[in-house]
Amino acid sequence: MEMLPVLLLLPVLGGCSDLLLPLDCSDIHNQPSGVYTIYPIGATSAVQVYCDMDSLEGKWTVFQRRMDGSVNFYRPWDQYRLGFGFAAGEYWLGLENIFHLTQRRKSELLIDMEDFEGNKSYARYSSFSVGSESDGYRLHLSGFIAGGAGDSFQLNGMKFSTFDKDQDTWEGNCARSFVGAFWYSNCHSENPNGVYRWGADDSLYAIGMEWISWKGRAYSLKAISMKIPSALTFSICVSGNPAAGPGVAAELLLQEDVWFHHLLAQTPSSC
Ligand SMILES: *[C@@H]1O[C@H](CO)[C@@H](O)[C@H](O)[C@H]1NC(C)=O
Ligand SMILES: [Ca+2]
Repeated sequence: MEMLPVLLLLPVLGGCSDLLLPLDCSDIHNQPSGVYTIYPIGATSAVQVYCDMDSLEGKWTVFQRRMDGSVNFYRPWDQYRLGFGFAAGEYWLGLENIFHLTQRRKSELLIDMEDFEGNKSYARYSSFSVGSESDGYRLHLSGFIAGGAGDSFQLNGMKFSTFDKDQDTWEGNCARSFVGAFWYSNCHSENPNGVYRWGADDSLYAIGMEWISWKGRAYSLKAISMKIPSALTFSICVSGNPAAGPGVAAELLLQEDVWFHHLLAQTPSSC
C-alpha cells in the first residue's frame, strides 16, 4: 500500500531543492528546544524561530513569545505583518508567516503562561488558523481544551488590529487604548502583546500582558508564548533499494483531500 503515495510524489521530486528546507519546527528532527531557521513561505522566506520541543507532545513552532520585557510590542501594522524581535528572546513571527503556517495544515494552538512566582498554566485549542491579509488576518479559533488558565481567548472571527489599523468591533481603538496589538473585539480578556508590567499593578486599566480567566485584570504575566504543533505526518522511503544506495525519505501529510509533501533533510536509518 506504499506504492500509491510514491507514485503521487515522483513527478515532483526532480529540481525542487527548496523542498529540503524545513517549513516549521516539525521538520527539525532529533534536536533540543532552541532557535532554528524555517522557511514557511518557500526558499526566500528564511526566518528564525524558537522551536519548543518539550511542551506536551513536543515540536511546537513558537510564533509569539514574551519572557522579560526586553522587546517593545507596541508596534505598527507593518511590523506585526512581517514580524519583529529576536528568536532567542521575545518576538512576534509575523502575521504573513502565521497565515502560511496555518494554511498549510489545520493546526492546534497552545498558549503557555507563567506568573512571577513560577506558577504555570496553559490554554489549548484544537483548531486554529489565520486568514489572509485581504481578510484582515482573521482569527479562526475553536475547540478549547482546559489547561488551568481558562478560556479567555474568545475572539473567533475577529480581524487583527494595531494602533494604526483599527479592525476591532469597538467604536474606539482597542490597540491604542490598551497599548497592544491583537485580534481585539470590544476589546479583550487577554492581551498577550500588551505592556510588560512586572506582575500585579492596577494603576492603569487593562494594558498589561493579561489573561483574566487565570489572573484577573490587574496582573501582568511574567511569560507567555503562543505556538502551533507539528502535523500528523508519516514518512515513506521513495527509493529504498539497498543495491542503489540509501533511500530518500519524504514526508507526506493529507489534509482535506490534498497531499502536501516535502523531502526530509535527514533520511531515517530505517529507510
Ligand atoms: C502561585 O500559586 C500559589 C498556589 O496556588 C498561589 O497561592 C499564589 O498566589 C500564586 N502566585 C501568584 C503570583 O498568583
Ligand atoms: Ca474600532
